[in-house]
Amino acid sequence: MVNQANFDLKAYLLEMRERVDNALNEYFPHVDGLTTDLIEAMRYSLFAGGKRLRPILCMAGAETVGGEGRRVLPVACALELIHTYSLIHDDLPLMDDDDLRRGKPTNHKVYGDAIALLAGDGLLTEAFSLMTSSYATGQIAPDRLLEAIRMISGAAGHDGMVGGQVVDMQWEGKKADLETVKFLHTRKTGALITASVVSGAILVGAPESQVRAVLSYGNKIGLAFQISDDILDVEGDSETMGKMAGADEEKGKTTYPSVLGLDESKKIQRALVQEAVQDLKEFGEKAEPLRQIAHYIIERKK
Ligand code: GRG
Repeated sequence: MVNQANFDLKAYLLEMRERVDNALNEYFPHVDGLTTDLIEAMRYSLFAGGKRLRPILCMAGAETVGGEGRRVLPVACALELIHTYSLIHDDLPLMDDDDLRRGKPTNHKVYGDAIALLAGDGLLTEAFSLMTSSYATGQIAPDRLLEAIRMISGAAGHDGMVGGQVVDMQWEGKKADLETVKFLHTRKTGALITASVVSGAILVGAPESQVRAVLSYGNKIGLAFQISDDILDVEGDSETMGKMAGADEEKGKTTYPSVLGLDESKKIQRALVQEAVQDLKEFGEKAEPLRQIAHYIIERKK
């Protein structure tokens, strides 16, 4: 039972991360055979030291509405697979052409462009297989599972992450306005973060009013997360972040600081976090992880 007064976010994140790592290891063991290279490329990025924020949000979303986090573990892990695929593809020479991710050489630097592309494809496809596996365990009501998968698909697809990525690429080197940067951020990064926390609530059977409250929270922290990523790119330390700082400016990316400046961007992210925390007031102590995660999102150093 979460207790507001002595809730320790660091310990919580560590425990949840371990839970996700163990489950991912179980779902994705090393395999000897003709596809070993592919499996190893998938595992390389999957176990490269990510924060596991999306799966943790999914489990915390379930717990906030009174459900059990473990019940949503397959979907939580599937969100990490989708996220990892997007990072592998984003780093490819034909997109951002990055050499470093999570402090390690990017997937294509180790396995080559073709295997990296296919490792991303494999992770994305496997995510959907993993999500549907919840049906067989009988832990999740089928209508709830379908609803969560529908929402996650939308968040990952053309009106979510993929669409945001396209706008991101097309606006490189151009001067964008606030509406454009918000459009791009809420899709490229925000959508999957929002879907993570909301899917957790949906899967454990939260009533519509609670799903709406969690959705409102998710929309705000999703945007705040990408603004903080923009700010970290300006102020962060490459070694701590495990990727090169200053890359956005170098590539002429559309970011909050480039459109509004650093001070205004920080003001907006703080306001978003405050509003997100307000969205959770009906949930009491059970929402303490989500409240503190909202603050963590803008205070993190990587
Ligand atoms: C290629 C379809 C496709 C989409 C790519 C998410 C994305 C869209 C690109 C990644 C580029 C990027 C650095 C976006 C900024 C926000 C972001 C997703 C940061 C990384 O997420 P974290 O901080 O990473 O949760 P870890 O490594 O902790 O998992």
